[in-house]
Amino acid sequence: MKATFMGLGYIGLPTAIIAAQHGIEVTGVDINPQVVELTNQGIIHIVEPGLQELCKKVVENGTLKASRTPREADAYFIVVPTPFKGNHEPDISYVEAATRMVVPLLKAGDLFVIESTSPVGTTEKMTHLIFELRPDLKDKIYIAYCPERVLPGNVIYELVHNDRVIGGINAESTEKAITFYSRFVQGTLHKTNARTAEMCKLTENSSRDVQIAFANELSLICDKAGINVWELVELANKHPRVNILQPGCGVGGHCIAVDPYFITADFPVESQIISKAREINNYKAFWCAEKIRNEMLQFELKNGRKPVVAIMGLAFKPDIDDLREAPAKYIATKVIQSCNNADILVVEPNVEEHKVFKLTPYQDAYERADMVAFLVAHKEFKKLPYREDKQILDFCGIYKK
Ligand code: SAJ
Repeated sequence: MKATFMGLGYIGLPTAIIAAQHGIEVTGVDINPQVVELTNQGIIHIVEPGLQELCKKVVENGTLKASRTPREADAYFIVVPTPFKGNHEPDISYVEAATRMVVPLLKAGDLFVIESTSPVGTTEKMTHLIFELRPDLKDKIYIAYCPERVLPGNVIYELVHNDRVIGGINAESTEKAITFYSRFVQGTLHKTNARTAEMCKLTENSSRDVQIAFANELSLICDKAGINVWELVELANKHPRVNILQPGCGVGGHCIAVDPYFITADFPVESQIISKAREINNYKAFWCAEKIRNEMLQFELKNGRKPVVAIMGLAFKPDIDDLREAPAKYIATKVIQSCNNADILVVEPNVEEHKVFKLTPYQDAYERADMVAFLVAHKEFKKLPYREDKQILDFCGIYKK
């Protein structure tokens, strides 16, 4: 069984490695020559616990080879990014480019799967493109959409154990895709059609964005009402059927903060809550920056000097080193820009150094600061003793005070 994976990123690379580990002869394709070079040396270019050892093993035994161009196979997987353009319009040009690269290699009986998070209808569009370029393949190949659900940092376990949704353009395609994924997925493989599978992925992440927006809205209300939102959420969640998520400093990453736009762009009239949730989560980061700046002004008025401020955390979520689309980074920048030479100490324990921010070790910053703004609930911060002599702005529930 041979498979070609188009895209060796956060999802493509681990999936290619796990497929190779289960006896499939895999060609991994990436446009980045360094990624191809490193992978062929058995070195992974992403941070993912346990993946390096697996990569070395499958490269050494020859079941995984990386290349700039696709190789003939029995199954082809499109796992390239689907960013959005400036006005939040989905951009499926990478999916289309990868599809065009494999079309000449397709033969009757092959399986073609899109895994990239995509607007509803993308699999149908690629199906039309394939049959337009290769009319000889019409109804002779199997085409499906199969989204992933893995959580960065736990990818190896979740790739194997999570349930997956398999959406074929017809029943035979769904079955064919199930046969492939059954080789390494122990979770249940749920059958549906391509459009439903595409919408399912967007629904999962949009539902989470809406839930987080509810928690963030509560935090704004509680700030005004003089209520401790952490205590409120904890008490409300004692109800057997209530599960309110945690307020934060905003929603980051390139999944939850992006995928809802794939729905609102195509269904602008119908997706009211989904679009408002995006606004609320984006506004939360702005609100946190304003809050810090106002507290700094109050401190100066009261003490006749500017406070030393510690900005605790830059990553987009706790205990990772990924700063892409991080609301904390946005907040740190806004505070520094408006502080007119106050002493701002920026802390990120998961990153050695940063090209923009001068980083301070978290214990030093906590010791030296008059005011401490916790933006990301990194585990290191939870060990810091609560200090009554410092002004603590807890945006992510470090102390739940
Ligand atoms: N966040 C909160 N409060 C919470 C939970 C999260 O403010 O209670 C924030 C986080 O700080 C972060 C953002 O939301 O900034 C996203 O965090 P996340 O925990 O959702 O993590 P992701 O984006 O890495 O993973 C999500 C997951 N989707 C769901 O949980 C429905 C993952 O399963 C997906 O595979 C991934 O998106 C993806 O690739 O789509």
